Amino acid sequence: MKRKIALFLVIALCFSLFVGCSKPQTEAPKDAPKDTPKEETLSIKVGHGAADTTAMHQGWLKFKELVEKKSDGKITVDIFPNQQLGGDRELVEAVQLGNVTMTSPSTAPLAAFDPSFFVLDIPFLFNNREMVYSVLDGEVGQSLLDTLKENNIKGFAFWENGFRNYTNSKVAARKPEDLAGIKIRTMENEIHMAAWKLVGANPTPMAFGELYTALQQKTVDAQENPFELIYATKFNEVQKYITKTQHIYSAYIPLMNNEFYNKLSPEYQKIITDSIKEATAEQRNIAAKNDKDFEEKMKATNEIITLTKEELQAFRDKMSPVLDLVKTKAGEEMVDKFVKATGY
Ligand code: TK8
Repeated sequence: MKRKIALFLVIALCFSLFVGCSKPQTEAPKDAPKDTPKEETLSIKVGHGAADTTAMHQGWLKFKELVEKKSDGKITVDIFPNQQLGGDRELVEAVQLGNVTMTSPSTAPLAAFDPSFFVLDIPFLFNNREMVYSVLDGEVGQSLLDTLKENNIKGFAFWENGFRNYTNSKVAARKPEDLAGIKIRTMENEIHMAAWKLVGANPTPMAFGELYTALQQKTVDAQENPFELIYATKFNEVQKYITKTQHIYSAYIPLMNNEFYNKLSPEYQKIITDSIKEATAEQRNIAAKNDKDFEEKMKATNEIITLTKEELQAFRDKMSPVLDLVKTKAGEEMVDKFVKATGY
């Protein structure tokens, strides 16, 4: 009898040991960085420079919805639009310093941090959205995003700002000569300034947040942006003429501090990258729709000038010498990749 009880106890002990070893790990995986916080909660603070009526803001709202759902609320996202936390340049600095978790600057001011991005400032590089998406969502676009890591930035995707158009308060501009001497605000980007100088205009770099007042007070007479921002930021109220130049395709880069991203668990990294991916499709659809709808709306309030092929070519010819300057900044290799991919 004693033997039977002892045998039973040994079998029971072995069984409990076996069950104990096969249970899934609850604590952080061995290879996760030591100070990875236990997977309690994570709050993501997003700052951006556009109005809360824009596709950019809708993109972030979609991201918030997806992240909070996929993480069962363990990750929360707070969004601060309208330059509340600063303009593009300040927000990128704040992300690098860890004061803000994510932002989405235009690529033009981002080039000041990573000169490879000057490649997107080649005037008339892209002919249409299909070409934009196929190049930016492919290897060439990914190789550009990867360069951001050198600046401790994780770039996730290319969101749409759109094809930019020239607006001014003085003349129904159809040819470069019409812009002679007109004070134009450009983004804080040397290539943009050089391109408008070549056209004969008088460029002034300025943060987006200062633009409406500068137009209203006639500190500058002209600016250039996609139809969505011209309407959503009410530039069309202080600019009578809109010339459909479509001279640059402007993208936004949703980004995060790279070190911060690397410290997150693979589970959280996946939630964030998947959510950005899904939000990108929605953001682009809204941007494309707003671009069309707002152009239509402004026909009632503004003079919209659609240029002929020849007139567009005249702007292209004037601006094209800027390519050499882009090569010195972004590097021949990156420029060659984009020139080949777009057939520029
Ligand atoms: C918004 C800006 C804006 C850009 C500009 O923060 O500065 O003209 O088009 O979208 O990034």
